[in-house]
Amino acid sequence: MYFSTTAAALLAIPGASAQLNQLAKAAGKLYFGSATDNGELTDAAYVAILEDANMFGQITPGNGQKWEYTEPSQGQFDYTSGDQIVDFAESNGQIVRCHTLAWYSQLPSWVGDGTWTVDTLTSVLNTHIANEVGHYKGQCRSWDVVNEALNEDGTYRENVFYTVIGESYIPLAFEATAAADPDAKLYYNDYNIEGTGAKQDGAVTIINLVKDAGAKIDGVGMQAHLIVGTIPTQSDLETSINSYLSAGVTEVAYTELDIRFSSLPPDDAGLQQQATDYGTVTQACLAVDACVGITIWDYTDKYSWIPGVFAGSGAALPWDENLSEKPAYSTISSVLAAAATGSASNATITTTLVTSTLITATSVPTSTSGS
Ligand code: 9MR
Repeated sequence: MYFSTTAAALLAIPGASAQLNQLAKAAGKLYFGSATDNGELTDAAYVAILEDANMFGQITPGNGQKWEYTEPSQGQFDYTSGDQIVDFAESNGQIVRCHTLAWYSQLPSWVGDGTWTVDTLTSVLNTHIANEVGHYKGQCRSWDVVNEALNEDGTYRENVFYTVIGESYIPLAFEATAAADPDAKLYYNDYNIEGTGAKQDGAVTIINLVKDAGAKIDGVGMQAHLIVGTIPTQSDLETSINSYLSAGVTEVAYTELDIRFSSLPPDDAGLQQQATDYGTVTQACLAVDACVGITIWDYTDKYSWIPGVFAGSGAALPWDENLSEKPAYSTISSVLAAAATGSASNATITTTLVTSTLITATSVPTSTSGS
């Protein structure tokens, strides 16, 4: 981490409140970002925080660029939802991570339930990618080209692409994306690949598969849908990142970070543990230069996907349902601020550090209420 005059100037102003993207950039990262979704953009209070590029320097469309919306029937392309998010980000000067192309889920039934040969499904995949990536050419800093292709044991998931085409659908998707937008960074993106183990090994295998086929792969996206108190150690997080870099990608990112409670509501100790866990992930990204940034999977519990999928779980994000900052926000902020001034880039995160850094470095949010 390098010393940043921007951070120093901000932190020298009494009462000045540096925000997450400012701090991330001052700490040498490209961005701190958030996912969002179309329905949320009518919520003025929500938008007021999301559109602030000092807070979020990067946006991911949570749904709008997925196949079910962009090619709901064969050859009928519709970019209305995706465009709304991309245009929003561009108008605010925010980087866009585009998401996602070859994925088994949110795939229209004409693809998932179609009758295909290798040639016809290859053509469908190539056509979809050429059209969508071509539509967004120049607007996506990166594309999540292939999403969630692995089972938990590191073997390939039996989706329609794998069943019909075989593993070569993966390099094929990367080749098609590179052809349509040569400047976009091309990512493999998955969950449960943040720590070490069989699935992380599977992600390394995918990097090798793509490279051996002569195709370009730039990055690995670690979604990081985590559970409070059970996250990998900082050491394991870094080991995993370094395994991807050793296999030949040039960057990694935390692409969908949220850290949920398995039972609700959280108590104060739980919120502190969540803060510590957010700090650990932030610290891992700071520790490796090739980690370009962190994206949280929306910023407020108000719009988190978790309760709808994991009944009884939630409160996973750094802002609560009332858009108030939780302890997790304070810890992310203080860890980034410490790295920006070069004073604690490899320190273990403790609540002591959080409190002391906050008081001197950033404004202290008084609200620590969870949902
Ligand atoms: O946040 C998305 C949610 O609104 C959708 O209902 C869901 C459907 O699968 O997808 C969510 O986003 C997913 C992302 O695209 C890929 N990784 C897992 C995310 C959470 O399910």
